[in-house]
Amino acid sequence: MDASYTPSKIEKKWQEYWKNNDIHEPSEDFSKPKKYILSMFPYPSGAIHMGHVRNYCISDAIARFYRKNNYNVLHPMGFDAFGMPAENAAIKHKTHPKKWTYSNIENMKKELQSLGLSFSNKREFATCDNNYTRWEQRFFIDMWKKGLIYRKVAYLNWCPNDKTVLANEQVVDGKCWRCDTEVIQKEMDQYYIKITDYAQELLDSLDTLEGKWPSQVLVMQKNWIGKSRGLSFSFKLDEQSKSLVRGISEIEVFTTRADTIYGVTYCAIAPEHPIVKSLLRDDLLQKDMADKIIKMQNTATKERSMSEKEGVPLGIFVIHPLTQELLPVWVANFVLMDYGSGGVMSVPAHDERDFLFAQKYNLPIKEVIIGEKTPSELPYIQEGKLKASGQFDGLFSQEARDEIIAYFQKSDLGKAITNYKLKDWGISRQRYWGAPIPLIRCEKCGLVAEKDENLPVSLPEDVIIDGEGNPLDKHPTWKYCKCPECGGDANRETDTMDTFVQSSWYFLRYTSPAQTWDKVPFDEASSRYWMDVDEYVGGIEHAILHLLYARFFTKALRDLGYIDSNEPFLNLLTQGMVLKDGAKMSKSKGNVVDPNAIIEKYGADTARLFVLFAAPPVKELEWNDNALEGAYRFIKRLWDRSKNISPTTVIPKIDHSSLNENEKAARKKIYEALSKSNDIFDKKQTGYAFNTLIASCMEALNALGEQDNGIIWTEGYFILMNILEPIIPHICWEISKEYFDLNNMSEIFIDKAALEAQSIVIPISINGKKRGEIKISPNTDERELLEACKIIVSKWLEGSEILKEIVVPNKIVNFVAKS
Ligand code: ANZ
Ligand code: ZN
Repeated sequence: MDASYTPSKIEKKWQEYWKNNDIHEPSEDFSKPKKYILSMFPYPSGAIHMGHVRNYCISDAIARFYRKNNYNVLHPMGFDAFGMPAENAAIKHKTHPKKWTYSNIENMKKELQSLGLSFSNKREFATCDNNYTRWEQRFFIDMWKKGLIYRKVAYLNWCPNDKTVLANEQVVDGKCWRCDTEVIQKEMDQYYIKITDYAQELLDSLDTLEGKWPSQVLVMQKNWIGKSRGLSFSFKLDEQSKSLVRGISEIEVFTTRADTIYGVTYCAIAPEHPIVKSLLRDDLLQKDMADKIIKMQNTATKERSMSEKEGVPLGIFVIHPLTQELLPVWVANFVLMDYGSGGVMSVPAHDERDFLFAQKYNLPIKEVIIGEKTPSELPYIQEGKLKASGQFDGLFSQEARDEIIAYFQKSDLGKAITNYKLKDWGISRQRYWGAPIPLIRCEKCGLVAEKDENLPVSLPEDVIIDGEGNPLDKHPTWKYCKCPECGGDANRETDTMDTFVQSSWYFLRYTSPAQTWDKVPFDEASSRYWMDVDEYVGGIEHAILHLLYARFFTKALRDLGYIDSNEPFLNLLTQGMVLKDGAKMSKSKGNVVDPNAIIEKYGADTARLFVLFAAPPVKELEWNDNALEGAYRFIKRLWDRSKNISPTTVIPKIDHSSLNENEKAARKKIYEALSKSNDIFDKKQTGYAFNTLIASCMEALNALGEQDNGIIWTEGYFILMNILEPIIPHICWEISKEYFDLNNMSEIFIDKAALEAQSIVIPISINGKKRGEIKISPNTDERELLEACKIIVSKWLEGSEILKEIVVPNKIVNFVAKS
């Protein structure tokens, strides 16, 4: 070992050693207990950032800990490699998306390796690899055949100039990012995954994650699924309106507040509602009104919800089902076509949006619910007692809802229904750099799945990517093919899949060894053994979509017979953001710290120690140069003091009682650190508080320096190397190799004697007479203390009944007994 600590010398060496000796590859012995530790895989943008470093240092520490404790550990890594940035780079820098992506992957792999992360190299893949696409296309076809994927009209951002579909992030202030043309909403047929079939199960099984996922994430998932129960009914159009709107005679609405039905003063429908389309088609609206509606239609729904409430009266009327009043029909920009039925019964007195809308357009406001305080301030959106509500007057909201719904059902006017906010998942993308949808369009046979033996349908390499249209559609030959059914001329589907599809099952693929790629998507025994993921570590930004889609895919693939897992991620740890100067580290803010520079200057161990020490994993981590320096100094001290160790292959046996005070104190600190390490993993609900473990190790190293017993140094280092290895592996392997038997590293047991602070002696008496004494550590648990005392004075207690037990903490124990 060198006299001075030079991380660049030892870190490379150990990284090579781990890799060349497959130290971190999982074993195929499925009789061993396992831990599947997963961190969210990165998008290969080109370089890793501090967020990645934090994410992977956390999962690595967990993985290394379990490995050391004789678990068979799977800790894989891969790349979420399809997606838009590669295409944008192609447009800007004239590189090929494939070349760009794979060269970024190479670079990031090097960077990850320089951190000494214990990933399984043999399980690695990128989701743009052909063999990954192959199985994804198989799943697509299975789901398509099962009816779990279907086609439906959707509104997409469309640039009329570039003739291309734009992703939301390519629309800047309603304009195309490239050419500044006003973006419109274009109706197009798209592929949808019927995730709504699983809405109830996705909701129900959140219960099994209670206490294992952050409660905040469970709430977000629940709200996103958004179950609500209510009444669905239809307003009939009056005769005159019916004659204007050809073929439509009623408007269906959904309400969760049937109790407010007597307060309805108008009906509002979405700009895309069939009635609106019919009126526009037949030119029955004034030009300015029609223009206003078309403008609403051309605004993406997300933007509509953020802009001011807007409306247009349609000049048609519906009949209130209970009062027979005539109510005007309005188009409103806040009514969504894809929720409920695209129509709302509007109750301005008791709904915020309806109230603002009624005020703006001078519509009547009718109060029908009264709260505790009268008069209530409108809108009064809470529940209360009904008034001006006919036969339902005087009922309270909940009861009124039940009765009104019952009345509607009995009279065949409407029915109770359950709605979910969750929408089917649109997966079509009109882009090149994605997994092709494996369907073929034949004039005779319709949409037909590609034959299994022809999978994967892979991307052509010679494409022109210039931001206009879909490159696959423009390719001169790629889409022309033969129909798998009739053999006639046919066209390939040119849509590719949303990248969220790839990240929905990558964790399943990791379970199977590389040699199975050709035969199966997942090896049965392997996936059964490794699933579920025991600890999933990643950013909170994925709390909704990614996790929901991954949960859905797991259930759908289960139902297709590929796996037998219900929930993919048993435990979830969402790490906090990395901040600098109080703001999230990001390129746009110009406050990024380059991990490579840190590793170069201080070494990977310092970088790892810093990110795990500066904050508990779930909390935000504020960058701090002083703390980084502090981490470096601790590691250097650890190196320098290791010369006090005497080489050994077994843990020295030490009689604690024979030690002097400083030696005892040092040993106590060491064992405290050890029990903290065990605690962190036993009680993982504490969120893997590595920071407190590290603090404890620092104290222990200081305490070791207060004494000069070589045996204590040796034992202390032996233990410290063990508990610090998951955090700062390079230096620990280096020191351990020099002084200890690496194979023996895991066998440490807690020496309870060392943990006792000091012992106190307290008297034990029976009926006030001293009959013995006990030597214990202060503040011993009362029950434990009493049991021990009873044994000590058992001969005095024999044959008598204990009436009372009196404990004066740390002073005396007295039994009141009757013989
Ligand atoms: C009348 C009413 C009165 C409503 C009241 C609320 C309060 P959740 O709970 O999210 O399911 N709604 C129904 N369909 C809609 C659509 N397509 N676009 C926009 N809003 C729609 O919301 C259900 C409520 O949202 C429904 O209950 C309806 O307004 C509105 F004092 O009906 B309510
Ligand atoms: Zn055909």
